[in-house]
Amino acid sequence: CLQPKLFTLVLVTDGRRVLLGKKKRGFGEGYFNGFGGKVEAGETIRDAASRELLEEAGIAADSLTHRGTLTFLFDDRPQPWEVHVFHSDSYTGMPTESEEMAPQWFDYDSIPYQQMWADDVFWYPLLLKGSACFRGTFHFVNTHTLVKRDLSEVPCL
Ligand code: 6U4
Ligand code: NA
Ligand code: NA
Repeated sequence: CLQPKLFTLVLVTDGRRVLLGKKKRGFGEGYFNGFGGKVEAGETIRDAASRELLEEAGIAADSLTHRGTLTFLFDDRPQPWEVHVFHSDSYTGMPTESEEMAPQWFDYDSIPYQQMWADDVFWYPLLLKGSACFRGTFHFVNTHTLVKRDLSEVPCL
């Protein structure tokens, strides 16, 4: 079985709102999501998370906390994806649109789950409610349809 491909995903909050970006190109185009991407050779997962946040939203996280590990299995892609989810409740700079993402703030009770990946409605509440860490596995068919899920809280790393 293939080694998973590593990705990062960063959610920035300000106490009542979460910063998401509408993805302008590539995988997940049209969806709102946190900021992140592929982990490159020679960088740590955490460094990749900081780099992608800066590239895609124009801001630097003051402190990134690792909160979750999500595995995505696809019937139409051979390789599983392992997405490392980080949270930051403070940042430096001004959220700025990039080639890839258009940043926008959402109140916790107005998160646009209908325009997001189908797994997000299940794990965002765990991230936003406090300090719990979580692990999940989600099976997709035809890239976008969620057919099976498993999610649990786990001790933080
Ligand atoms: P390029 O275009 O090569 O620079 P890169 O930014 O490295 O791409 P990208 O944007 O394709 O990578 O990475 C996918 C992003 O989508 C990562 O942040 C992980 C995230 N992601 C993938 N599946 C997801 C899912 N089911 N739910 C979710 N985020 C997901 O919330
Ligand atoms: Na990306
Ligand atoms: Na990117």
